[in-house]
Amino acid sequence: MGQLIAKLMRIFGSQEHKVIIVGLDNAGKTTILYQFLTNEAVHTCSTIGSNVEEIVLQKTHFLMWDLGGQETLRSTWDTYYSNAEFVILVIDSTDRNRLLTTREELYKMLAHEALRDASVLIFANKQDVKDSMTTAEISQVLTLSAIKDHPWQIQGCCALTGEGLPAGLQWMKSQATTK
Ligand code: G3D
Ligand code: MG
Repeated sequence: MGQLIAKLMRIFGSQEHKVIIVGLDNAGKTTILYQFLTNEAVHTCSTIGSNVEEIVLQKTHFLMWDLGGQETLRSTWDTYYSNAEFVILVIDSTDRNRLLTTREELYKMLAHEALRDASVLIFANKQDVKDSMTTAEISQVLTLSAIKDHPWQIQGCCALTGEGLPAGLQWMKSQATTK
């Protein structure tokens, strides 16, 4: 019965894919979530706990959890991991000093059992800022090419204008259909 319902839901395209949005505080996670939802920049406050919204792209439903990124909140990320099919890692491309901290958080997540089958989309955000790091630089520091056990994609973007976000979502949609 459960299987039948799951099959029907897939046919009618209403299967929901759980997504967690992670990254250090100030990376632009909340701005990205609300840009997905409203197609405009909204004023954000520092996230304490989480925001959750449903985003629908051509019949594919994503339930997106935007998690607080401050150091004290990062230890709670793993409580959101179960059943997550996607991780969106948001990077502030102007924040050279903390890219190694992001790297540490990324590899900790990838090693987590609950995320074994998760696909990872990395948004190199704030590409509008002069002298921000390019996706190539970020890929190199994060040694993305060494990640063989998770599908991953890096995408430059600007959450304020939304540039680059649709391409990231399309990649997620293409991954969702292969799951
Ligand atoms: P977080 O949820 O990851 O902590 P927020 O980050 O979404 O709250 O964004 C943190 C700050 O970065 C916000 O500025 C927001 O406007 C800004 N920001 C987000 N995305 C971009 C971007 O693509 N380009 C630029 N230039 N700024 C961005 P404030 O000033 O409100 O703190
Ligand atoms: Mg936030």
